Amino acid sequence: MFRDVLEISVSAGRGGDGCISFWREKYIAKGGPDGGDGGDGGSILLRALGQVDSLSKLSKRVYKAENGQHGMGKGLFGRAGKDLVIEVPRGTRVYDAETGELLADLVEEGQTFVAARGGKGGWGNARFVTPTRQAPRFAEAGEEGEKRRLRLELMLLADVGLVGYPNAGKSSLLAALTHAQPKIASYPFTTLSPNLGVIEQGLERLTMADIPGIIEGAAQGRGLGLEFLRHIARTRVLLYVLDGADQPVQALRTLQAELRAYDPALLLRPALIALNKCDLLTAEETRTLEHQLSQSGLPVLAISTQTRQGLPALVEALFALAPSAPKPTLPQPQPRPESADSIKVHQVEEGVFELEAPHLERQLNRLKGDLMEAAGYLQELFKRHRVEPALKAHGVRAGDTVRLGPHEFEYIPEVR
Ligand SMILES: Nc1nc2c(ncn2[C@@H]2O[C@H](COP(=O)(O)OP(=O)(O)OP(=O)(O)O)[C@@H](O)[C@H]2O)c(=O)[nH]1
Ligand SMILES: [Mg+2]
Repeated sequence: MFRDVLEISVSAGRGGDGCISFWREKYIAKGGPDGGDGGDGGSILLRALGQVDSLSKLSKRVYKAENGQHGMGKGLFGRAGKDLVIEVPRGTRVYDAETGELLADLVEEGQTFVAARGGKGGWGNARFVTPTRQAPRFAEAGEEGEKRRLRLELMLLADVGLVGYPNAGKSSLLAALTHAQPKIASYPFTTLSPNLGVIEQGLERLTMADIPGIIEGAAQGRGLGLEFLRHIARTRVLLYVLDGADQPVQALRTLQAELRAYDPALLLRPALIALNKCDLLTAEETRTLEHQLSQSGLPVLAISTQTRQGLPALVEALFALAPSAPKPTLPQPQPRPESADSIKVHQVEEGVFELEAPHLERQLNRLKGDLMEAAGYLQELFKRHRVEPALKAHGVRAGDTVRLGPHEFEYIPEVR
């Protein structure tokens, strides 16, 4: 089945917990802390592979990467969870399904995007040893893996896009010029989903996309057009295919109006006109139509997919035009600033302050074991994240209450 839009859920693996353990051996009363770190959780990656004209190969809707293993005693680290690589066709655009934000545009072969980052493994208690803390009875739990819903949209990466009314002969043309074998029939809307083919000339290749026919009102959603107009957004050259025996001049006008309504930039793209089914016209009629159509400013080539008249000239014209045509530009994902490790302070009431510091809160929530003992470590954390200067700037005084998420602390100024 053809599919060019798809929603999937991805959830990366959780990091393994750090271990709280002490070295034990017969006759040795108290060994040092030897709890190992948890392994990182596996991430979920999307990788662009191959020119496939559908997302239908993605059989699953939910993807989950492996969790990291917990740390163990004797300083043994947990194994990291395996990354999960999801292969998508080149031309896949990745959106956050909730916010609609464009996250990635996977165009190059092998291009990879980290869709959900695995959680970091927690530190084992051996890591928390300091000169003044020889036997920490606390460690860090693993971090949750990222989870998100993604919307994948495939936009075919073809050099030439065929645009025409239903029944104009687009699929016949694709079949005549490439090895593709699209369905061809004498009724409109034979093609229900895009077909891709490759035109070869010596060592050179051009990819050509045949999409369902476009009718008046397509840009507003009539027929099948709107859904598939997206696929010509990336083609370098547009090839209008007109049925010479069915009011081609009027057809061109309508097609251009629909493209303009969908995206005016499409009309600026290099384009050619193939006046098809010339076998049904007299030479005189062909000449007249060619003349009328050339008023549009576009080159006109009279062809017949049936007799193959004009096909070599058309191929030549496409090879002359496409390679030098600029690659259409699409909106690109905005690089996101690394989530700033900012700390915000809000005064809730007299003597009560609230910290807004998600990164710090997350780190705090991950502590496990003897939390009283972890207090010293907390102080180090607060210092590292420059909490004190932020609090001071808001006029906090000794004895005031400081909240961070569900936790509450009493502020005691650092003694210098
Ligand atoms: N006489 C003649 N008939 C043609 C020519 N090219 C295509 N046809 C016929 O026109 C009909 C439609 O051809 P298709 O290639 O299916 O047309 P299409 O544009 O892909 O149509 P949709 O998929 O419905 O949009 C078929 O019956 C073809 O045999 C031609 O050059 N001469
Ligand atoms: Mg067709």
